[in-house]
Amino acid sequence: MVYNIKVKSKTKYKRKNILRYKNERIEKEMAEFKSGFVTLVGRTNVGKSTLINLLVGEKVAAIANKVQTTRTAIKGIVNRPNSQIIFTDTPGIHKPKHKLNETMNETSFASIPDADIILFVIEATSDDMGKGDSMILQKIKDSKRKTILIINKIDLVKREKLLNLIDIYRKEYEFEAVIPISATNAKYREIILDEIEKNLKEGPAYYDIEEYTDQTMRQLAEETIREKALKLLQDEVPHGIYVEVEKMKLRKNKNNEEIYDIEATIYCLRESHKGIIIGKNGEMLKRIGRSARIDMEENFGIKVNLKTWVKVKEDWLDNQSIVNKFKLQ
Ligand SMILES: Nc1nc2c(ncn2[C@@H]2O[C@H](COP(=O)(O)OP(=O)(O)OP(=O)(O)O)[C@@H](O)[C@H]2O)c(=O)[nH]1
Ligand SMILES: [Mg+2]
Repeated sequence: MVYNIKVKSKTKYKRKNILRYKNERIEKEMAEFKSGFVTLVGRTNVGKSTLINLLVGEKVAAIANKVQTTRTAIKGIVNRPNSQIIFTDTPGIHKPKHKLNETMNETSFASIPDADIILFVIEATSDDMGKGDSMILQKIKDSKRKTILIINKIDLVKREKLLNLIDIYRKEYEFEAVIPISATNAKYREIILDEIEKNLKEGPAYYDIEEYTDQTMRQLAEETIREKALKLLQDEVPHGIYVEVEKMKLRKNKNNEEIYDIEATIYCLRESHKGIIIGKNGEMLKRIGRSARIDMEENFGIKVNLKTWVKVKEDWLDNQSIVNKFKLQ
């Protein structure tokens, strides 16, 4: 199936780097090559997905200024001359209200013992270690994994507050490093990658050097549409949404350019939500579709023709067979 093909990096910048890495790697064949699995964990909305996108250099995860944006574990792969780092972004830890929430938390906690290194992401704006963070830290303590504490959003706080927070956390666990960052600022990328590489063990490249995620194009398309719905809709409506791509077909248009025909359904919980998603004269659905299409064209490097529908599926949040879609693979 076309939509199940692996996503490969397509930007010129990346291709050039890949070639360079390939050559450097051949030269260093005899040198030590390191690899490992690094999991990002933290409360919801702290910026884990923003960080994984920064580290990978491609958009692999949806970002929104809403809680519970990420619903499942997502992999992003970084290739360096001497190492391959496989990142896993996880759903933010939160109080579960239904089966989907429970599954999301389980996914995150289950990913901790599997990691070689954990990136524990917290927010610089916190005054103290709250319930959620201490619960996560307990899981880290139980697993005894090497952990790097990432304090994100330092652009929002004063230095003093930051030092106080570092102090609180340092007393609680022996972190390999504590790195205050802003995931929206690219200057922190290499600092974090260097620190991770330092802590990796010798190992092979597990993934093809051109792959940067384990998601299929279909999953990326679904997540892009859901991200736009999250960003454009208010209140509880977007949290009751899931997206299914029914068709994804590559064809040539009149000008002999390749184009993806994508058809997707946005499922929601109630008739009233459906009305909000479609909007007056279909305006909201058009906005969601338009911004999703622009994003996909940029990320896939190919033209997209996107058609979207909205359907009601009550109670899907507690429907185990649908929720299984978000379980750790
Ligand atoms: N000011 C500021 N905002 C940030 C920074 N990093 C991320 N954000 C914002 O924080 C919000 C949440 O970001 P996400 O990356 O979706 O957070 P997350 O931890 O993946 O959230 P969940 O998937 O719900 O667990 C978004 O609006 C981001 O733009 C930062 O360094 N500074
Ligand atoms: Mg996320």
